[in-house]
Amino acid sequence: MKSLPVFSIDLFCRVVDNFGDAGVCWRLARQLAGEFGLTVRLLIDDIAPLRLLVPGATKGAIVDQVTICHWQQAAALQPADCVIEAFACELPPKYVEAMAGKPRRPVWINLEYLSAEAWVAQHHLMPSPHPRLPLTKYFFFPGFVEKTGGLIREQWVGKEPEPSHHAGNPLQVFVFSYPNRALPGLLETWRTLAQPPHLTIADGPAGTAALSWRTSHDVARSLQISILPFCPQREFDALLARHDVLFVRGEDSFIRAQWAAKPFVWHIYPQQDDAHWQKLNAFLDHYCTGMTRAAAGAVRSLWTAWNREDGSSAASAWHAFAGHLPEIRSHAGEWAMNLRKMPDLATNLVTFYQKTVKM
Ligand code: TRH
Repeated sequence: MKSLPVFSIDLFCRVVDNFGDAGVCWRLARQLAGEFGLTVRLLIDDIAPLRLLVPGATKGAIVDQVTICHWQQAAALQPADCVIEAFACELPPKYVEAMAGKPRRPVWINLEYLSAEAWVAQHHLMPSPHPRLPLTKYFFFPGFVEKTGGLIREQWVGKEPEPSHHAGNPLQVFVFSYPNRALPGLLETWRTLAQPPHLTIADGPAGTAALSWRTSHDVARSLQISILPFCPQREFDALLARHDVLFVRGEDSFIRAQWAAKPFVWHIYPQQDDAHWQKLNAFLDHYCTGMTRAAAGAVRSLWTAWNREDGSSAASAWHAFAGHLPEIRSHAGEWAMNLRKMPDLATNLVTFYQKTVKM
């Protein structure tokens, strides 16, 4: 536990869809309370998705030293010393008025979505004065480089023994994705391999698609597929560590795959105006630095085919990806090691708070 004067944090989370809003906010709240000893309330507008991540999560419960509140309770609360508005979720107006009424105005942080795009570093910690009230909101951008807010990383990350893949054993592949039309093409390819991988598919769209594919193909013998029910978030990293190749999505599992230091494929959260392609390629530009051209090409081809949902391209890209696995695996280890040299996001938040209140 880091020793510092205790201050209180209210972390606001609005669930847009899926699990990542709750997933990121819960992980951050848990770390700020557990590792920094801060008084943390998570105010969330839909507790149901949180309950999947955190069994026992109910309104008023204290889990892992985090007090879980429903969004509607905010208006009656005395604002905390530090207010984190996750993903520009727009705080309840009465709560903002109460913030302005505090003798010592809270430090107000807007925690943005993660992106590897270059502009992020220039916008990190930009102030935005409230149009009417004596309050300033600061934009806090997570990121992969020093001049950003960094990534959520608990103290134990990187301290686990690295379970390595034993050559000759079937490759253990984990899949957690959005609905993806490329999946049947990959399943078909995996089925025809001399040594097919063992697949663990997280229950959800990919799991359903894999099951329907399996019923229409007599693959019981050649392709082992297990569909995994949703596990509590605290078990998710151990789940990733048990696999050799990780198909992940969104934001939190995307980061966890990097801490797992495994070869991985990212299904980015699709956005209307195709803005996600810029984010995907910005990350790949970072991530592939230091790889041989051939290995980088194999990673880019598989990621692109997977995000295009193009089954035949994904099938051929898989062969190249698998052919470069030893290099991709050692690169994943170096990537994680270099990322761990940066201060983590919670530390950067606390440091920013201390500087802003001149602690
Ligand atoms: O569920 P997601 O697609 O969430 C997305 C992203 O966060 C995206 O950035 C956001 O814009 C969108 O929501 C609204 O993917 P993500 O971010 O990986 O969150 C999933 C969470 O669920 C993560 O914390 C890992 C956790 N998880 C478990 O705890 N157990 C499980 O069994 C599985 C499959 C996931």
